Amino acid sequence: MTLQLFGHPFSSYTQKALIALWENETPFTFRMLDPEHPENGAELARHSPMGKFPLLLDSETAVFEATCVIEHLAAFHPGPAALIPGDPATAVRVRMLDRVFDNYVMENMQVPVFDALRPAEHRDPYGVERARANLDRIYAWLDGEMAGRDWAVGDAFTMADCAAAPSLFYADWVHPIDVRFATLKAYRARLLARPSVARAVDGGRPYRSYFPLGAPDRD
Ligand SMILES: N[C@@H](CCC(=O)N[C@@H](CS)C(=O)NCC(=O)O)C(=O)O
Repeated sequence: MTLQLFGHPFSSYTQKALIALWENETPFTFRMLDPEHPENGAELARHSPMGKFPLLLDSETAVFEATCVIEHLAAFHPGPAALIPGDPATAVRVRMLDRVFDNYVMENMQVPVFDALRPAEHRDPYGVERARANLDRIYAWLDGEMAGRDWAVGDAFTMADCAAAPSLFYADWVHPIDVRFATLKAYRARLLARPSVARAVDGGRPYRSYFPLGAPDRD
């Protein structure tokens, strides 16, 4: 049975999984999560304990958490792009950078976004300020880390880049990467020029008006 991916084109973590699927031209059916497809939401709810997406269905096997979706694809549906490299030391670096982009970039990026969605009396300016400071800190680290590299761990595009693309894409909207981090800005631009990433960005384009902080007129 064809792989099925449940998600939404504007969702950053869905884009992470889509980029991995497109990098290897892996055949799959996209199960859109929106009010027009309630059956997809119902099926997601049966498999995803917190109702979070993306979710991959591979026959009877359900895999959630975007990183685990990519790990599953690499293990059971490998393609020409080794998104988890065979060399164990490089694979550890890929997994570490994947965590950096999810936990330090994406998590902090989401704080101001979710804050904007809260009722005014539940806003948390202190939490938002801390998240923005965290983004500045990780931008500085990544700017040094990416020096001399095309992709997150070297010459080859890996799972870490699948994580980097949506997290840096949205983080720069929420808290622009300062001009002094030219290496990181160039990496973000390189990611956006990658066909799989450009396709993910284009897929989300029709939904930009829903971005709670207002999508900037670029990218
Ligand atoms: N740690 C999860 C995060 C997934 C996540 O937060 N997905 C968002 C969409 S980008 C979601 O499911 N939002 C709906 C919800 O939380 O109910 C992963 O890596 O897949």
